[in-house]
Amino acid sequence: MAIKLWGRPTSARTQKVMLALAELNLEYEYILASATMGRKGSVAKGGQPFGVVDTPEYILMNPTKTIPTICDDGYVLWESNAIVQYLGMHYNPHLFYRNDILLCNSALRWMMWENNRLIGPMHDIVEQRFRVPAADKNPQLENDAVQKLNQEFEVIENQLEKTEFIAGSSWSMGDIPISIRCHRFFLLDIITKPMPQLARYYETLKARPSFKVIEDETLHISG
Ligand SMILES: N[C@@H](CCC(=O)N[C@@H](CS)C(=O)NCC(=O)O)C(=O)O
Repeated sequence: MAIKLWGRPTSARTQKVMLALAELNLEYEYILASATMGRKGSVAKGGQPFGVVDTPEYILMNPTKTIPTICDDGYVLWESNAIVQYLGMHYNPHLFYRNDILLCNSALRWMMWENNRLIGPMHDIVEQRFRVPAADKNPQLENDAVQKLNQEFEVIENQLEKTEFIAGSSWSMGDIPISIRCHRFFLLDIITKPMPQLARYYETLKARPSFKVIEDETLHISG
């Protein structure tokens, strides 16, 4: 039975799962779902959400009413990083962490860090630039988020001076969330000082065939 993925194309967390599935060459059925965004853009701007997340059937699978969720042969999982980890462990541990518990945990550490440190400021920037109606914009909030994000990306820059990929000398599942943040960071054009290691890393990520699924800039910087 094919894997089912509930999500929306502009959700970075859904994109993590899509990247993981692409890396693993797994086919899946994609079901559009969301409460805040849909075909016509952000609900804040009067767009229609895809829905589904507030149905009893969905809430039974994912009580948080968020996306993404997967169902793999009856096994239901939500929480994007847990899904990425599950897919790697189940389908190709060698690709996702060289079957090495040290690399696995190094990668997990970066996945948790991305969740804790990058998502907040990046979300604020995307919301302010593309989703909040003009009358509700808060330029100070956006500026603060840009400064904060640059500080966080310096942590990545420093790491990439030491290792080729985020968690070590080879690509790992840790690079999945960072790929999306890195792509958005460059697309948003908010880098305040040169980050040569990050630029080198970004080129390497873009060269991976899986990157095609997140390449389109309208998936990242749109209303
Ligand atoms: N920690 C959860 C957060 C899930 C989450 O907040 N997802 C966002 C999209 S990125 C969401 O569902 N937002 C409401 C919506 O789009 O309807 C995860 O990583 O999966």
